[in-house]
Amino acid sequence: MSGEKIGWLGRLKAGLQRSSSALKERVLGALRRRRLDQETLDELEEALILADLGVETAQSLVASLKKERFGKEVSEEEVREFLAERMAAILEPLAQPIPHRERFRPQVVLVCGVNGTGKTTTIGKLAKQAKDAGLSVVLAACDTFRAAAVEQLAIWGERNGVPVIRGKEGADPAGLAYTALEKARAEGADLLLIDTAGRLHNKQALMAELQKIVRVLKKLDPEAPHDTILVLDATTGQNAHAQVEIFKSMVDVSGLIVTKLDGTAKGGVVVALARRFGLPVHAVGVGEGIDDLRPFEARAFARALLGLDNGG
Ligand SMILES: Nc1nc2c(ncn2[C@@H]2O[C@H](COP(=O)(O)OP(=O)(O)O)[C@@H](O)[C@H]2O)c(=O)[nH]1
Ligand SMILES: [Mg+2]
Repeated sequence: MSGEKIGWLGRLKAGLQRSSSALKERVLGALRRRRLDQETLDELEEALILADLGVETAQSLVASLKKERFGKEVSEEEVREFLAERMAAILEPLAQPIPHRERFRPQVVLVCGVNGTGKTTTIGKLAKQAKDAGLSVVLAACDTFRAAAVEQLAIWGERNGVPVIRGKEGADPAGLAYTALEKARAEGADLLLIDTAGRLHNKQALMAELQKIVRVLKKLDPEAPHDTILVLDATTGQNAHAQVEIFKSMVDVSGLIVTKLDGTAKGGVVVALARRFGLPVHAVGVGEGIDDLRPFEARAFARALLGLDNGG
């Protein structure tokens, strides 16, 4: 196993510690009796719901456990292994990095989400990864509502040595997106990452704004945006479901990035989201630093969530 791999797993495990220790203790609590009876299964289901896996996912996991092991002697370790494998199976097909679409120049990635979920930070991290991969990147600061938001993206641009297209405070976000795509195209850039506002308290205005951005991009490239990524903050737990619903009703969400998996007890929400929406999980945020965006690895994630070792 390479140093990089251990680094990522260690980080993920440390990040998910709160989620996993909460879940582990509840599973332990549910398995005081060794024979798998209905009462134990009910307690287990409750433990999974409390770990933000959601009712449907919890029921389905417990049902499959019941089917295979009901009435049998089970160890706590065995149950955690079983649950981890089932969760990994749910997550596996959705663990997909943002596709690199070479035929688009630039590939246009629209990043949306509620304020504070980590959009701007995630764009900064993505820009670093794209640059490291040898791609030329342009950022568009389309959260024009606050000067501070534009400034924040500009700092990430400087840090990465990539241009940031910005307008005046209060500039029209769609107009700016248009200009950014024109410029990125003129420069022959590989990737354009568009930062947006996420003021959910004015849902109609936000919807109009995002839809206008999409509309004007299509004037230059009918297929743009090629990816529409919704950024979700794991610490919001079940509220993330409502956010997916809302943004899906506004734009054509093509994938998710889940942030702040470091230090939350709500990591289980990723499994619930995967099962309910079936959207790819492109990456996970495990810290505020530039290197703290990691590919989403289903099996490692599921095992870390259940406090299991990732070796083997
Ligand atoms: N701990 C942690 N903090 C994060 C992560 N991603 C973003 N943040 C922090 O969350 C806050 C809001 O992020 P920001 O990118 O400004 O969110 P935006 O409003 O959606 O653009 C900032 O303080 C970020 O440093 C993450 O993965 N882990
Ligand atoms: Mg922002």
